[in-house]
Amino acid sequence: MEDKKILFSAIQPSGILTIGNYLGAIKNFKKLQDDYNSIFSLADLHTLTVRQDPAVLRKNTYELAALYLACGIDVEKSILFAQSHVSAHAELAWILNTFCYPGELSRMTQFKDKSRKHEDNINMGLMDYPVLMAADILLYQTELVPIGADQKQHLELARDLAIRFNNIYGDVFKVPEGYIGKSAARVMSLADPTKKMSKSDANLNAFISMDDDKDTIIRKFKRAVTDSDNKIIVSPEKPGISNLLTIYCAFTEKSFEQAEQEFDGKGYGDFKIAVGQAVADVVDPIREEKNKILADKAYLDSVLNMGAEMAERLAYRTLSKVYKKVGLVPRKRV
Ligand code: ATP
Ligand code: LTN
Repeated sequence: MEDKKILFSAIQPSGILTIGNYLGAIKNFKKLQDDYNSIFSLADLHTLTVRQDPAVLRKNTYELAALYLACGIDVEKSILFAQSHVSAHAELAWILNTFCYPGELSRMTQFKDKSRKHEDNINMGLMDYPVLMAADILLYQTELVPIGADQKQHLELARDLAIRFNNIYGDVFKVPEGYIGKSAARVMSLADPTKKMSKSDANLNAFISMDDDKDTIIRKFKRAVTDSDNKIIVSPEKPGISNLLTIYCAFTEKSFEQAEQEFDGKGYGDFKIAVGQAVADVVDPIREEKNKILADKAYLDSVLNMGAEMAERLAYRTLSKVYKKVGLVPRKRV
């Protein structure tokens, strides 16, 4: 790898991605991979914090790998791998657990939200989710972590754990910085614009998935909750229209001013169709490419295998250092 700074990010294969995941995460990954040594992961171990159907999880994992590639992640430049293929992630999480306190984890917004959503299964993994995420990041001496705004709190914990460990054992971990894209870091639900758009929302009309076709996309935008007057402007009093404008601008690379001018005097009906059209123009070719890639499982397996080998080499460098620092006797192969 060239001498560039290291970037790490991951997405959970917990369902078909939404345009929120695309705008908040993958779109930025593609841009950043030229300037950083980039490592992208499928956070499959993280998905187990919520009960998964095994066959569906396997399918979603391949879907996500193919989507990364269809969105322009280039495996000649970047590493793409499944988290569970590199056991160092779980191993470092164990060590970091001994430096993290329950109070830090129980006050995490995502833990509270997910505990409410999954009252019947508030397991230790759900609470420990941010520690595994810290291990993901710290294993690679990562300097930059592109994430959506909802993951800021988790990144803060990764930084705290790195600093806490370094204060005792010397400079073992790089302290990572977050990168939150300027536009569309928080795409909101189409059914309730005060909530973030989420792929696991039970209401299918609340999100646009990267698998939706043009007709479905336009139909969902037509139903999107908007506000009572007819002005198409960005304003805190108009969360529904502001969200649609954010989506429109992110997909067309236009500024809010340009978009507001374009729709000045137009009605919500025309506006919603234009948003749907703009989204479909980007999503349609990505979906087609993803399905093409998905048809070749052997190719996907080879990509993931190569990625795991490269990631493993880097990860074990950090893990061995950590094991040594805390006093574990290294295995002597005889
Ligand atoms: P789930 O619904 O299963 O909890 P999720 O849709 O929140 O998942 P993740 O896999 O947890 O998605 O997140 C992948 C990436 O997408 C993260 O960087 C996250 O910050 C980003 N992201 C998720 N939802 C949004 C959103 N609504 N707007 C912008 N970015 C988002
Ligand atoms: N929790 C993240 C996914 C994730 C991640 C990471 C992101 C797992 N490990 C490491 C950045 C770095 C989410 O987006 N929900």
